[in-house]
Amino acid sequence: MGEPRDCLSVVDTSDPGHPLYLGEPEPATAETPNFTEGEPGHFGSRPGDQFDGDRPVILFDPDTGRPAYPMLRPHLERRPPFAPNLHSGAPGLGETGDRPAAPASANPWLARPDGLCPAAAPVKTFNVVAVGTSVDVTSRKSDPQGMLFTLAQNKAALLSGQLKKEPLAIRMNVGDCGAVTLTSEERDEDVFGGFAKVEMHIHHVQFDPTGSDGTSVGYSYEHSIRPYAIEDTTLAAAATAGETTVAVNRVDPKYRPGVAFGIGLGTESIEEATIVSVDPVGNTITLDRPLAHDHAAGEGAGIEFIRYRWYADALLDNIFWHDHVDGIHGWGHGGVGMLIIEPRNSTYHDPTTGAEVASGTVVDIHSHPEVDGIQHPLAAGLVDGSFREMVIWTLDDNPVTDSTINLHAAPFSDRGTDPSLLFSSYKWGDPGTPLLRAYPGDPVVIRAIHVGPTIDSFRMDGHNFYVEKRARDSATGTMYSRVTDTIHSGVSERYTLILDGGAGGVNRQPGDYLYHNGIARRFKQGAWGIMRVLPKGSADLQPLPNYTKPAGTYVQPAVTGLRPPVAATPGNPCPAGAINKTFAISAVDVPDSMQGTSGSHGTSTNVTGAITAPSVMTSNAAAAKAKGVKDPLVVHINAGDCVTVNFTNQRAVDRASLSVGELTKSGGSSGVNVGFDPEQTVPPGKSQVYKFYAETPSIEAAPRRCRGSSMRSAFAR
Ligand SMILES: [Cu+2]
Repeated sequence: MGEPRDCLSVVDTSDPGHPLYLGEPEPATAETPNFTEGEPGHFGSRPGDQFDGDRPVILFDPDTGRPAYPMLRPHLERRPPFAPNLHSGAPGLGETGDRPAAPASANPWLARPDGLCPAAAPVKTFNVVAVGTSVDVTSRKSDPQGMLFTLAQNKAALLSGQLKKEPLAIRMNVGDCGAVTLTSEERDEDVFGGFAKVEMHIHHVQFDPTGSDGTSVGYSYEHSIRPYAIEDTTLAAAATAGETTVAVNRVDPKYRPGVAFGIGLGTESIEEATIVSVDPVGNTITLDRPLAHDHAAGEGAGIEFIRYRWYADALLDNIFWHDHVDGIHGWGHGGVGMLIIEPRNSTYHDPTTGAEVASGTVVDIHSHPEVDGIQHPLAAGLVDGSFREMVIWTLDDNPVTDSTINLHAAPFSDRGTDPSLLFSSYKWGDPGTPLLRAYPGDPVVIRAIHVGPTIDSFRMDGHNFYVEKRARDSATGTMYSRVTDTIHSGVSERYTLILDGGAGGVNRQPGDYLYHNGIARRFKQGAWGIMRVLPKGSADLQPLPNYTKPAGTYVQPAVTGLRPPVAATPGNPCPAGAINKTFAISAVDVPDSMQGTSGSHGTSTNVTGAITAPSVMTSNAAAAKAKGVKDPLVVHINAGDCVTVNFTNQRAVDRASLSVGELTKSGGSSGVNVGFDPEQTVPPGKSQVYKFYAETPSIEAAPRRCRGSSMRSAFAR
């Protein structure tokens, strides 16, 4: 209803006393050179349209009673109308199926066998607000134009910095129905183009594309909203639950009978009603239903809200959603999110307190048996019950660092000139990127999504995961999947990574483990973090259900600003009876004539391709130091072998270490001074023993890399 062809947000279908439902009057002219003219002489029409004067007749599906799609016609330079039924997320399908029809009711959304969510589906509500806020990307620099989605209930804590400023991760269980409201507190001056509008474009779940796609595409309804503080009004007086009239600071011309009106915009108690009448003298609006909540004077009230509706019909794992108004310029500032579909009957908990949480990136997922007695595990044989979950966006295009993990980064350039101490928390403290803590053997699931213009990678040191986590022979338990410690992903590609053996790997080794974006420049820009596997129990880390805390009390080491303490032992990852193979390997310097001009740490070859700081068999060290080295060292071992490396640093000045991917090892053989792990690098003239175990032949080739300075070689099998 409303005024024809000048309305902002509603369609005029009013036609008193006439049996037809009519669309808006067509425009008088073609308006643009290529304007559609499906029926001759009717500008803006589609082929087959019927007309009553200058207004197209709205047609209906005789079986379902739904308007034939598309119901709307071009309305140039105007915003699409909001969806009917209070900006419903499922205007075509109906929000819920199989609700009983009310006799004498014309409610077209009742009695829908194909409504979006089954009538019995539990409904989870997410009142989301898009906020403009400064984000502390590194310990030194912030992005003043950050844009984050947050749950309204957490908005104050997020803006005050009490909650970490990260993109929003929310969860539903298989079978849940998601009821989302979105409002915006963006700032026009922060966004590219100077005109803030936002939406949530979802993937994978079931939804009605005309109302919940999160893109105002084609003839769909409006899916995006403007900041309510810019476009709308505020409550002039407090309103109490049960009241049907609210006072506003001014009545806007867009407030008309029949228009959907939101009260408490940007708050957890947001609610919607239809305007019955407007009093322009008293500045009051009368609604078609009593308020469900109390509202304070000054709260936002108006039309700038949108509702989406999602149904999680299957175990969809992690799902990328993002602003689609300007995703390209927005993602680097934080305008992305994740929806994770957890196994049926899961609950989500703060790992520190055990309290249930509504959102978050480091969360414990507690599994509960189904009422029907059937277990629906995350991945049978790998995670059959509760688990620890870490949400990772490898998020690029950030204005501060380009590369981040969840909008945070610890650039190498902020962490001194000694490459052997880059990742050491003794020296620098923990990075600002997500820190997952777990006890040895806890099931750990990483929900990773890549958001960037390049193909990036994500690697977890000291752990492996299966590329296909559900490719398991239920009779034999055999996994028909490659095992690896690195994934490669393009924009919006998602992975659910289940650490084989859980926290600490198959040998459940405590210690700090490095995770990072494997693209060299992104790693240097700071896209890395730590998983901390605690050797002893901690009061601020709850055990998972059916797991117990390790004995003793964990005390986190202090940041000393110094080198890590010396490792007591290389650890022993090998089972009894494994064949041991011993290698003597040395790090050497090659002659000056073979050194190139590139010298930054992290590179292992010079510009001519020669190897500047190789590792070689110790028996060949003298020759390598005299004549240089053409090829990286390759060492062959068999699956099931235990490997002992007597490593000697024969370099003149630089420290060196040996870091091997994918092979099983303890923190005493990681080869990386990460977090609060003990010293893993070797000064010139000294030696260290590293021990590894080749658990499975599907590792195939394990890259070896020096993290103390710069060298590269490989173990292969
Ligand atoms: Cu997308």
